[in-house]
Amino acid sequence: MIEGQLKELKDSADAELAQATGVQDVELLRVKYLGKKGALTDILKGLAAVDSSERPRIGQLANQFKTELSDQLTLKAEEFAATETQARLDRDRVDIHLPSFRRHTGRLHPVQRVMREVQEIFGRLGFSVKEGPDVETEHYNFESLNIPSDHPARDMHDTFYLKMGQLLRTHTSPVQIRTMETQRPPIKIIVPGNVYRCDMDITHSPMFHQVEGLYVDESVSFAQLKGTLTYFLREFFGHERDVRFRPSYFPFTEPSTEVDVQCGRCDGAGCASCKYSGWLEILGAGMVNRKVFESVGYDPDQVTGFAFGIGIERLAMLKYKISDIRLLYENDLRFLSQF
Ligand code: FA5
Repeated sequence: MIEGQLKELKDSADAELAQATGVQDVELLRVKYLGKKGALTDILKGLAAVDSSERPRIGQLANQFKTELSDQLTLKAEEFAATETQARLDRDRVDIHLPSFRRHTGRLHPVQRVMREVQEIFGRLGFSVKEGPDVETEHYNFESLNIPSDHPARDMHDTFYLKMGQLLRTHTSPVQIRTMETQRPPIKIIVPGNVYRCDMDITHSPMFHQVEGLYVDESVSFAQLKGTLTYFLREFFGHERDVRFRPSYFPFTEPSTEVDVQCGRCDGAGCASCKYSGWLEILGAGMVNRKVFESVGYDPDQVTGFAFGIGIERLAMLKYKISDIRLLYENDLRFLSQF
């Protein structure tokens, strides 16, 4: 009788296994047929009533049924697991041929790039970096630099005045004074910074950047000034670009000079960017005026020095062939992403 039950159990297990659709179904069948409270256990409860001579054979049949069904279930579960894994892999596959999202990475503004390069070049010559305030007093911006209030040079500066005798500095030169007031020579500094003038056209911006330079020691000469600036210009523009030194005037330097660089857009032929002159002025410079040394308590018979102030936007215009200074401050990504 048990033999018949085992046979029926096998048939029904086979039939149900054929209907299974996944690992979970298979595990339910394992519990149903081979579990502690499963169908096989139920049948084996009747073993006690079987004749003792028959019992070993029936026991063997039951064991065989158990092993065979267990193997079948394991095999089927593995098949389902493999199919499910494959299906998941197919579903989650990354199509490496699909174009990815374009990432916009930031980059340095051309003015910042030039600023860094200028500092790097002067760093090689032993100049260290100093900074000063954007909001200045008339004293530091003008008077201490030998520009009294009735001096015509004040008009050239197109100053933004604030309240209580304060103003937005029109150049980085006040930091020369601030440094000399607190330090004794030798002094060898550059001063990068923002400066402000009420001025705007193709080569003038109301806010722009300068790098001031100051070298003071016992016998600094004009030849050293020229050598320093020539070295800088060659490093920055290369040897091919034409450069010229012109005599000029600044109340705080004597003698004074201005430096022009051949226009990069027209190669000196003349265009709107250089106002048809073929040149763009980039800096003012000169030997520190004795009166400036006196105003900071230095003895002008003991020390000499040179100073310069470079327009950073002008350098960027020349280097990158930018036609209008205002392009640098319009924040147009089509323009900025070229650098
Ligand atoms: C001065 O500002 C002097 N302080 C420079 C100096 C320093 C002379 C030390 C002697 C000793 P100037 O006003 O020329 O000089 O300006 C210097 C440079 O700044 C100019 O050559 C030009 O390149 C740049 N610059 C002047 N005004 C503007 C402006 N509105 N926009 C952009 N760049 C300007």
